[in-house]
Amino acid sequence: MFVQPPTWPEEFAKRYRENGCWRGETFGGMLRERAASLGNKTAITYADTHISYQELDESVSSLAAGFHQLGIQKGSRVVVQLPNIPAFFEVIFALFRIGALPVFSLPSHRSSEITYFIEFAEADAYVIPDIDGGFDYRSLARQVKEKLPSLPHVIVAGETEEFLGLDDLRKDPALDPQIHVEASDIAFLQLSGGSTGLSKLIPRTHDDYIYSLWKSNEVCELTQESVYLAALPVAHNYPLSSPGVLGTLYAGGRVVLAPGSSPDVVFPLIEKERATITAVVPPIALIWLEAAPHRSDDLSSLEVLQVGGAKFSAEAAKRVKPALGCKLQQVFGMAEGLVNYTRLDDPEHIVIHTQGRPMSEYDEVLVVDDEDKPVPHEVAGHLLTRGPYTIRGYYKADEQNKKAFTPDGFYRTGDIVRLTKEGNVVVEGRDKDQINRGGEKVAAEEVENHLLAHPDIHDAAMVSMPDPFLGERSCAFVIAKGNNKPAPHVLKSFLRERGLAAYKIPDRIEWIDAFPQTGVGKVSKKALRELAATHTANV
Ligand code: AMP
Ligand code: DBH
Repeated sequence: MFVQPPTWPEEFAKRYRENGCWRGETFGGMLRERAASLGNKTAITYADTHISYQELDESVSSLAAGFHQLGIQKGSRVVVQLPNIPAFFEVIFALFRIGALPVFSLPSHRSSEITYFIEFAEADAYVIPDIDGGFDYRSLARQVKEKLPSLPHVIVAGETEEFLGLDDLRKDPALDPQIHVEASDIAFLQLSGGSTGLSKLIPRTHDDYIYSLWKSNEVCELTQESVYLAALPVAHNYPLSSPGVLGTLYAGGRVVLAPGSSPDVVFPLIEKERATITAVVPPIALIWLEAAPHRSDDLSSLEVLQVGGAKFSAEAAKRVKPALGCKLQQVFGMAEGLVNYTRLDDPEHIVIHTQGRPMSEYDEVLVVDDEDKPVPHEVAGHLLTRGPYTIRGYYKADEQNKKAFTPDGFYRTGDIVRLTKEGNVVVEGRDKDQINRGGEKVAAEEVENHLLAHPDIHDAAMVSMPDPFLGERSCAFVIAKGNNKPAPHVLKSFLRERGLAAYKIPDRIEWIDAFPQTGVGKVSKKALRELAATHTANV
């Protein structure tokens, strides 16, 4: 059953409509309109395949018919785990069109995450590629089916083996069931980085997400001439929507799907496809900065390199223009909503030293102390926000919502920021129990719970340790039950066997006799972070 999550109070919804933020458009309708007005213009380029808006719209109608005949209904949830391939777009737009909700999982997720998403979202289907990046997703699906035999459908884009093929679902586009979908309906469930245990599911409406797309397009100056190169996994909120691949389609531009983010893959593709904008996380930006002087690819078409997902150091930021010949845009966003951008005409010091400012004039941003009292400019505090594209509550999370949102609907981002005099945001830290591993978010508690399942572990606490490349890596401290203290690599394989995504496996695991404690007797993660940092400095 689809449980309606908390949404905007009517007075806010009315205001956002009257102010023209929410246009009453749906994703299904938007694609149909682009197909009608742009026809043969290329929407998506993937290797040597070019898919026009018209063709995309037709395959979406044909798959909408197929999903519907399979019993996927309005409000059904479908876990979608697809890499940067055209099927990603066909599937999600087909689901949008029949009012079913994609649950966006990442290609790096494994059985632990996937079974949780399917169970928690009560999904009717799970969509995968056959093989990607050398990994066979059908074997993952088998593990998932073993744990969840009642999962109705596994659908494979590619070689199906015993599963259902996406191609088998393609019907005559004329059979598109023409389901009525409201712009105020939830369009999909995006994943939170997670801080208290497992990822929470983020319900985004057509209205609010489409607003975030066209507003991003305004700020990033996307037009029909824009060519967005997708180097990050497109299911992630940042390359999906800031303005990302969906913003590009909204603008009528062209999406180029890259199969990876290394300079060997991306630089020749920028040259070949004349890409104008692309988005990366800081560690990838560092690799590109290192590689550029040694290569001869023509990157002259690239106008903007977006860097976000984790803090980009000012030293690295300074090098973007000289090394790559394009503008840098810093992006500080979250799947829950609020996105900040430096503007393309901002002076250099702002682009280098800040994470930009909210994209919408209707974003409300507060920086507060521990008692929720606003702090002055230039003083660091907790960032709270609400606005026309920031959710008012997670999906099926009544208890957690009481903590994650203030009574008047502000989302507690868990980020520590300061606001400059000009109104730009500088990210200073975090008060959520999360490790940001170069843009990949790891909830400490989730990993700790997996460690606690090991028979030799009495207690576990995971913290970040500084890293020059990723910004942060993870270090888990563990206390033994008895005398048995398996080597770290044994514990890492234990976690891998439990089906945990690779980026969540602690970079380091250390046995410790007892945890340092705070004044009130809680585990002091601050002291553990200091310990991890000293150890890092010593190696
Ligand atoms: P997620 O929960 O996965 O959507 O990640 C959102 C979080 O990523 C934010 O709340 C920040 O903690 C972090 N983040 C995103 N962009 C940046 C950035 N440019 N600088 C620092 N932190 C960032
Ligand atoms: O890290 C993020 O989640 C993120 C970063 C930049 C994001 O969701 C976004 C832009 O929209």
